Amino acid sequence: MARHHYWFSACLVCVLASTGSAQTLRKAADRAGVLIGTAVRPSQFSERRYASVLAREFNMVEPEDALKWWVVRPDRHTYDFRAGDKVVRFAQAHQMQVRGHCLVWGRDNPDWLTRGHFTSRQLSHFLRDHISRVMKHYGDQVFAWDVVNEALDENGKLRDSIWYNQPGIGLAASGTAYIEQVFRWAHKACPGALLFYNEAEGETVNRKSDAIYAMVKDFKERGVPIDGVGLQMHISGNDIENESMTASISANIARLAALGIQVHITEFDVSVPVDSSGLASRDDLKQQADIYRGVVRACLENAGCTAIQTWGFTDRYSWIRSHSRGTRGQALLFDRDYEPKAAYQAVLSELSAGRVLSYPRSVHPSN
Ligand code: 9MR
Repeated sequence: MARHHYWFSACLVCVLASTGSAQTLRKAADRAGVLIGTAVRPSQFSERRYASVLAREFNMVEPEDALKWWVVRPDRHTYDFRAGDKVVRFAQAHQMQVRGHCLVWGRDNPDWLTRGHFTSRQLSHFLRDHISRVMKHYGDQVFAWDVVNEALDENGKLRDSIWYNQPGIGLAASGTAYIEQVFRWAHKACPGALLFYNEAEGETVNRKSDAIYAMVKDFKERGVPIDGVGLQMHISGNDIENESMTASISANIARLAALGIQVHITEFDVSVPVDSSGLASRDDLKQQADIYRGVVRACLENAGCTAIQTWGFTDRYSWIRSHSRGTRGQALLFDRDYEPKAAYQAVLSELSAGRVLSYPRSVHPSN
């Protein structure tokens, strides 16, 4: 049979993994070749329904708080890994990947650190030691880390913080140099781990995401070890224009991936207004499902987007209600009784449809 070569100048749309409908997020995600994760609180593992839905539906977990400084470092001399270890044990028992969160954050640090009046030299020592001890404790049990979390303000300027300039680790006058430094320390501590910069409100193309893009581009050009950007994706579900938002998210993911890095959606939730008993309207929950669908699709249409993670999975436990003083909630895929919501069905059907990838270059069948 003659051997033909077909050359296409336009994109070829290739639908992968689109056969059959999987019954869980996890099975559908495995087929689509993407990780589906959730933030977890180890104190809930003893709750039977929490543990069984978690193990059934997700192939990745991330400790919501258990690896933050305020948990791991109760005092200057102590490293407490008990809560983090519980997450890793749960993941191993259920064949799940673990994302680590987070090594460097200007907020929610323990008082001994923030009120200790330490010098830049001391802070630099603490931070390097922290990164090294925590990453080495977990080794290859944690495949990816949010090395730096939320270092930029909404205009894309570096936020004031104990690590940057108050007093900072000694690189206060040099812009992103302190971020570069901690990525280098992290790579040295654990060369096999994927290193992420994680940020809020930089999901669409805007001033903050422009600054993230510029920083990562500069890092890649100069060989600074960075492997990915985490887009948190905390969305207020009733005041947005869904189609233009998801188009902008997709464009942002595409430009980041074009730098040769991975994108993870790291803290996805879609909060909606709730009444005094914590319940949302049907219309808002329907719109919420559409937003979940759009964001999952934006990830799946970009090969560089390799993980989708929600910030918790049941409306029983979420940071949103207390944060919004009871005015918002119901932000996740399962309701308070672990029943799947419309948002769950939307995510499941998108994952079941699989990845739709555009190949910009030529393709030639082998016969
Ligand atoms: O959901 C987290 C909540 O339980 C903690 O009290 C809080 C402070 O550590 O952090 C919340 O998680 C945040 C995450 O670590 C970084 N991005 C924003 C998240 C919501 O505030």
